[in-house]
Amino acid sequence: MQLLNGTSIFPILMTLFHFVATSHVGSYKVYIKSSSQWRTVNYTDPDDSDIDQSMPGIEKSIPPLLSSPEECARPCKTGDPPKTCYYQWTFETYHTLGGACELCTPTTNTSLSSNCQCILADGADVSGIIVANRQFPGPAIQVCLGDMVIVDVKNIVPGNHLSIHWHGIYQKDWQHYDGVPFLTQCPISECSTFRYQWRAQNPGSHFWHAHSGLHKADGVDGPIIIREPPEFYPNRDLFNHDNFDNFIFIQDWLHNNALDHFPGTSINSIGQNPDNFLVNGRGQWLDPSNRKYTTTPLAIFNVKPGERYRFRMINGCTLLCPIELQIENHNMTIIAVDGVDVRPEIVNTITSFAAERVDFVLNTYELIGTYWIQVRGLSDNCTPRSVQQHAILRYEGSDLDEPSSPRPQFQSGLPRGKVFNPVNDVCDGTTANVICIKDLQNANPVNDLIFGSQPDMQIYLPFFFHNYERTDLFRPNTYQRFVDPINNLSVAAIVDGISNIFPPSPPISQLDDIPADILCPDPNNLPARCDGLTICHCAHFINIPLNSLVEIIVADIGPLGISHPFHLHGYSFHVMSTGLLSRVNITDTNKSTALQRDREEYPPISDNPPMKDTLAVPSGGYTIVRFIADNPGWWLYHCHFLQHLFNGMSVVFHIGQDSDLPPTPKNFPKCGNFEPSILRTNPVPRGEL
Ligand SMILES: [Cu+2]
Repeated sequence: MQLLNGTSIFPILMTLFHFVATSHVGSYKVYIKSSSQWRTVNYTDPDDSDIDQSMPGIEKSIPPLLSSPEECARPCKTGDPPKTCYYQWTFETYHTLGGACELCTPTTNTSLSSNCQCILADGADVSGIIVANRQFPGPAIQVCLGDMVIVDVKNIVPGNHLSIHWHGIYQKDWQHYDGVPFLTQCPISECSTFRYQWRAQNPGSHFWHAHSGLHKADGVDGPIIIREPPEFYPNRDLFNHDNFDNFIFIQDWLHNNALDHFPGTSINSIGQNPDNFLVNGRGQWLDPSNRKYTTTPLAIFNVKPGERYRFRMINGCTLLCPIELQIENHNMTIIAVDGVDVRPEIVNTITSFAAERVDFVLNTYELIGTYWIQVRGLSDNCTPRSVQQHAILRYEGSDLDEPSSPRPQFQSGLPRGKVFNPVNDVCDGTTANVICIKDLQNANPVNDLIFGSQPDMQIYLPFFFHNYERTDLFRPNTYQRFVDPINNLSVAAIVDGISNIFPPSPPISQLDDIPADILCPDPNNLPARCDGLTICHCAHFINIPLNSLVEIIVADIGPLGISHPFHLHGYSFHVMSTGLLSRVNITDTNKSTALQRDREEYPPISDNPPMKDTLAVPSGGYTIVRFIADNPGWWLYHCHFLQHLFNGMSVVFHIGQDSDLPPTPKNFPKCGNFEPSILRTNPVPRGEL
């Protein structure tokens, strides 16, 4: 294993946050990448005398010591104290092209806050979207490593509960704020406010999104960017700009509501396909009826010539299409994936699946001009319909608003060149000009424990879709969960023999309130209520001892089709391999030798595997990942396609014991079944008790 830099950054971090005491002394944990270990950092709160209390866009007065979103989006400097960053978001149903658009037109990339309440999107008139603070995408969280993040989420969406997940944030010591309804909290009911608070413990490009219902597909998401002082970046010499608006937040966009797609109709199903993509909430739409584009503004990235810019691409999609990104006449140097630094790789195309993030450097060494950025949807779900979007890269000094070259078409678009993360390709050397995630080199040394010959715990998760017989699904007095992905097909997702459901109460705070027949920790010992059923819908909780080395093998054992991106909460895992089951046949009985046989079939390029929190399983293939289970909690592991998540394609890793977790916060909301004894008379009037 090669060491890029053998120096521990812990002493530097101690220096970073060790400054003259002014008031309160505290501590928090950060993840030290160079040792793959958690460390406690002691700090003292800053004197609050220099904090600006006039914070635009904030309704309520803010207690002292809180910093506004604008104050927190700052260059991170060694020696600066952490801030406590306060955000107040009101979620409501909203629509595009509304009355606000007669007052103002959004003029900059959506970022920290906006004074303009107009949402244009791609020019289509869409009602029923859900937004925070009338921004789309939602407000960005941009902070420095070590900051506290406080977000008050106020839900005024009629008839809907909400919860917000902070994708990529480890939440060690803050497990009650991971935002998974019925796992780490009760969802936020209408008219309520829930205060999320967590420490920015791991740097990188992340994002937040709804984990409740289908709300994410209706617009509930936004960027999270956690920066470090520049000297901590292993690839710091490659870029000299890390601007607050240089994120490329890509969403798939529906011209109707997500519920129109779920569970779908038996005939004429509109499936799980987007109508369009948006870049930073912007885009145009090619109306197939008249072959004309809408005239809404495209996202524009302004740069100066001769510079090196860090860009942060965040795939905020929810539906089935992977996307590819190209920039006309420019290559991209990948420097981080899912927030973790990798050794640089120069590519021409970045492919990504729902929830993946890729940081890259763009050198503005071309002729002063204006260039196209193209975002294309891939797979059978987007390619036949040519779903794509454009954005613009404009050099300072260019007098062109739009590039002079023709707009790249879907079929004859920008050249692909070298492709990063190709769909369903396992990079065995037979395809030229590709680089897979498993081939990336971690920029930091990897903890040797990861390479242990036998993991402490191996979890084999074969998955497929069960196709219901009509007579089974519509058996009288049964109500099995299903989705109709295409015409005349009703399915349930099965992972290791179980279609996962969520209990009525979150186990993190109300484990004793969960009915026993909901749970199924062992697929070979299912609850009695599943006797005689074709499939069992139950809460698939897998117990993992704290600090064990865990190896997960996820295997797509269904018919060939799409590639599913699996996301792990609370962790990044090491990508040990991806492969095809037709080449390495992994089963429950031979799984213990899976990695060894994989290595024989696919000799590894990387001896320093990258870390990710979201990884796509090739169709008909598998992924092998490892992590050290040092973060106790109830962590969801699931396909990030929204409909698959709600169709059971998930499991829960219960790591450690309740005694390893912080106490449940005071007045933490409760939820669950209300099933008292059945009354045989009217309730006794209070006065007669
Ligand atoms: Cu899936």
